[in-house]
Amino acid sequence: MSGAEPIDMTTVSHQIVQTLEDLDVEYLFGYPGGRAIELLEALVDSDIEVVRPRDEREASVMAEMYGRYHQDPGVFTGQGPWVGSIGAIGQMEARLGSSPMVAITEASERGDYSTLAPYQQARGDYGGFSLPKILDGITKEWWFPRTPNETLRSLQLSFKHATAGRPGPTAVILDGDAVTSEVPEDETPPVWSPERQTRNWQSAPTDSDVRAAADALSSAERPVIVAGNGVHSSQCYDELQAVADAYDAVVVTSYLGKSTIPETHERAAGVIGSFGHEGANQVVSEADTLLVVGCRMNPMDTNWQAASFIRPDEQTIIHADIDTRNAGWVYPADVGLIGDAGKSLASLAVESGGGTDWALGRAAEAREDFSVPECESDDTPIMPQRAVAAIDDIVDEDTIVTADSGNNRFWLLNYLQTPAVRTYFGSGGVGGMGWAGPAGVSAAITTDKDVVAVAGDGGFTMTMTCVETAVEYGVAPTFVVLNDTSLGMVRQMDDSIPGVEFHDTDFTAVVSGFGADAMRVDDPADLDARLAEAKAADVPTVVDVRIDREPDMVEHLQSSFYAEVGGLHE
Ligand SMILES: Cc1ncc(C[n+]2csc(CCOP(=O)(O)OP(=O)(O)O)c2C)c(N)n1
Ligand SMILES: [Mg+2]
Repeated sequence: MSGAEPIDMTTVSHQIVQTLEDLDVEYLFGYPGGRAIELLEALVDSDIEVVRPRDEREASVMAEMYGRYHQDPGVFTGQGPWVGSIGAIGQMEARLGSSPMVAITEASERGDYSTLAPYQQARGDYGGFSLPKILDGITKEWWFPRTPNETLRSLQLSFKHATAGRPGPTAVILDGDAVTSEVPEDETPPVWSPERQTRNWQSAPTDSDVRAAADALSSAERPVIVAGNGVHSSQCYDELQAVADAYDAVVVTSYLGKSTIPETHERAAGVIGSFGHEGANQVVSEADTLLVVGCRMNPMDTNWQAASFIRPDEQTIIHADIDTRNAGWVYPADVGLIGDAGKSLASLAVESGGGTDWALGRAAEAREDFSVPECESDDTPIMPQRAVAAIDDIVDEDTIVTADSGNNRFWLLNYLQTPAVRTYFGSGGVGGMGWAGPAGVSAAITTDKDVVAVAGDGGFTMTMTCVETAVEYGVAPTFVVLNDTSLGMVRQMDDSIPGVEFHDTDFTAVVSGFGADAMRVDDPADLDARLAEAKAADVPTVVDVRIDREPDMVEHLQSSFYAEVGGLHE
């Protein structure tokens, strides 16, 4: 166990590290415990950087954000009981939000004691609990190998499955003994090289489906493209713009698809959905042909299927998705384009036609929704819209914004107009609070971009230890807390609900203790300068913006379509 002993490269743990290196893994987000300790030990001499945040939840979110941004599996490791509990949060977001991610964990087995009143054990036998069942409920696929070769093969397959088709989280549960045992040579069946075993191939729609879609688009008068998270997955931003140009279409996005097109682009019309942009929603309802790309169309996207929003009986719907089960899932589709979003869009962009000069004017009109008079307000307390307008001012093409859950997310999605693709990522698969901070730290560590992580005071508090991780790893994201001293979104539903109020926490004092810079802003006159200062700082800086808690988010932001159906809790 001591670092002074010679390294035995033939053990499973070292071969796991070798596999990760062969697959060009750059970062491993993890926390020690159980047999994950042996894995971390084997990483001592590796170039793979271990990022060890303050708990497994943060590690899981960091790995998820890595996968979402880079579209290579984010690697997460830790001891089974914690990977299956607090570490489930990032894996759930990866599952619903389609982020490639691999968890390498273990079941805390105790050898011969495993069947005798076990401690921590997660194998699933009597007396312990079942990590396989937990992970079966969350991951896309999981493996529980028993031998050295099974372990290496399972690890390879976990990488293959994480990126095959619709991306998602996978897991390997290491067997206690296998981690330290020798890998036998020349076994049958063999373990192939990681590069070869993890290879995936792209899929593309059939010629006849492409033909039908191109015909529909070129005869459309008001074509609208709904770009979802699948465009981020496929990173087919150029292809998206090419198709929009080819058919003279407007482009709107889903929430997870925000920043799949620069929202300053002449064809961009904003984000659809219950608390999205009214103009974007209107454009979708005015369309005669909709091309939905890489978007599941969840209830928030569809305004809870308000009858006057998307109307499959009147509109032609082309649905491009990597998974045939998802095309035509929520609304019956006229044409399905099954395959990689980039391939589908590229094959459509070969043709052109349609449009009646409706698109550009209509998109320009819709983009006016990125600002409202409150964005300029000098009122104290600071209006939430004003706070977001100030954030918008510090965001440029080289800035990644991460967004949390709650009212803050909806203010942000409306008044932050992303200037470039791949600059906005929000918690929105499962939509957990406490996501933006660790996701922002992950982006700061693994990219050369500036990062602004925006959360409410509730969400920020959940994972604020990530500020310390940023200090430790020498990165300098800006954390903006839109602070209404409450769980604003829930309080505004009903302020008599117990537990929605927070006492006034001094976040500047808390994070100063971590070694970060911090400032509190109460006066709108200070806002722009303070945010600019924070962004320019070379240490992590938390800006605690005290916002007016009165403006009712739903009243201000709900779309007319959502108003029609009333919706449920978000
Ligand atoms: C981990 C988690 N717990 C609970 C929820 C349900 N929820 C969604 S928003 C919200 C309130 C968020 O409060 P805060 O972070 O302060 O943001 P605000 O709404 O005040 O902007 C709650 C409790 C959630 N999405 N995630
Ligand atoms: Mg709040």
